[in-house]
Amino acid sequence: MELLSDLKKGKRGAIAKAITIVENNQPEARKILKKIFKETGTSIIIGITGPAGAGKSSLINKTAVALKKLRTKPAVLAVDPTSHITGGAILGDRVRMTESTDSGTYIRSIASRGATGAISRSLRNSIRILEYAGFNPIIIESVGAGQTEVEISNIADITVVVFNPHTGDSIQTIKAGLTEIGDIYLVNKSDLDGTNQLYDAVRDFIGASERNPVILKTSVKKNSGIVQFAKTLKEMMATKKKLKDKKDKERLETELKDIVLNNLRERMDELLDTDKTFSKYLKMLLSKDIDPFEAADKITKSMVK
Ligand SMILES: Nc1nc2c(ncn2[C@@H]2O[C@H](COP(=O)(O)OP(=O)(O)O)[C@@H](O)[C@H]2O)c(=O)[nH]1
Ligand SMILES: [Mg+2]
Repeated sequence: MELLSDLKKGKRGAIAKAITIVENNQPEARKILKKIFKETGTSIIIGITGPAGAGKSSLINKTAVALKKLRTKPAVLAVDPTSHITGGAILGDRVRMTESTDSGTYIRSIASRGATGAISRSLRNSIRILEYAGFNPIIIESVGAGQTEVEISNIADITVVVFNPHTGDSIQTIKAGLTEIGDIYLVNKSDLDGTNQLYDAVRDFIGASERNPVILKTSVKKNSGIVQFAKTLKEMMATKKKLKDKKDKERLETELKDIVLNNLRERMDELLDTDKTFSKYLKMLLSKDIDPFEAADKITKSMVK
C-alpha cells in the first residue's frame, strides 16, 4: 500500500488521509490497522484537559514548539465536544495552533460527535496512525466536561489539567474530581490577578496527595513557564515509559471487550429481526398479555443459554 509507505515517512497528506479513514471506520481502516498494529503502542500520550477557554490550545501551540527544541517529535489531536455546536471551534483551534504547525508539528482536530465509544475508537486508532508515522509524544486536547476527562486520563500516559485564576469553576473543577487524574496541574494565564491564590489552592487540594503531582504556573501571553512545562513533560515521558506496559495491557483488554460487545450487539440485532421467540413475545406484548420485562427475559433466555 502506497499510503503505508507515505505514512511511515511521516507525510502529512498520508497521515490526514489515514486518520480520516479510521475516523469513518471504513473497511479500509481495518486493513490499515492490521498492517500497522505491530508498530504501535510506542509513543507517550499526553492528555491536556480543562475547562473551555483555559488556554489549552494556546498552550499546546507554544509547548509543541518547546518540545521540538527538546528533540521530540510531537503531534496533536484536538477533541472538542463543543465544535458541533459552535461550528467554529475546530477552525478556531486550528488557527490558534498555527505556530506549531509551521514548526512541523502535526495537528488535527478529530470529530467528537456520536457515541463516546465511537470517539474512543477513532482516538485510539488516530493515535496508532501517528505512532506509525513516528510521532512521540502525542498530545490530546480535550475539554474537561463530564465524562470526557476521565476518558482522557484512561487513554493518556501523562494527564495535564489546566486551570485559570478568576474563574469560579476552577475551584469547582478541582473539587469535582479532577484531583485524581492529573500528573501535572497548570495554573495558566499567570499574567492575571489571582494566580498565587489559585496556585496555593491547587497545592492545598492536590499537592499534598500521595501521587505528588507537579504544579506549575504558565502564561502563554507572557511566554513564561512554557519551557519548564515542556522540560517537565520530557522528563515525565521517560519515567512514564516504564509504567506504560501495564497500562497498555489494561487498555487493550478494555478495547477488546468493547469490540466484542459491539460485534455481539450487531449480531444479536440481526438475529432478533428473524427470531421466532422474539416475534411470539412481541405479539403477546402488543396484545398486553405480557409486560415488556417479562417478554425480554423470555427472549433473552431463549437466545443466551
Ligand atoms: N491573559 C492570558 N490569556 C490567555 C493565555 N492563554 C490563552 N489565553 C487566551 O484565552 C482564550 C482561550 O484560549 P484557548 O487556547 O482557545 O483555550 P482552550 O479553549 O482551553 O483551548 C484566548 O483568547 C487566548 O488568547 C494566557 O496565558 N494569558
Ligand atoms: Mg481549544
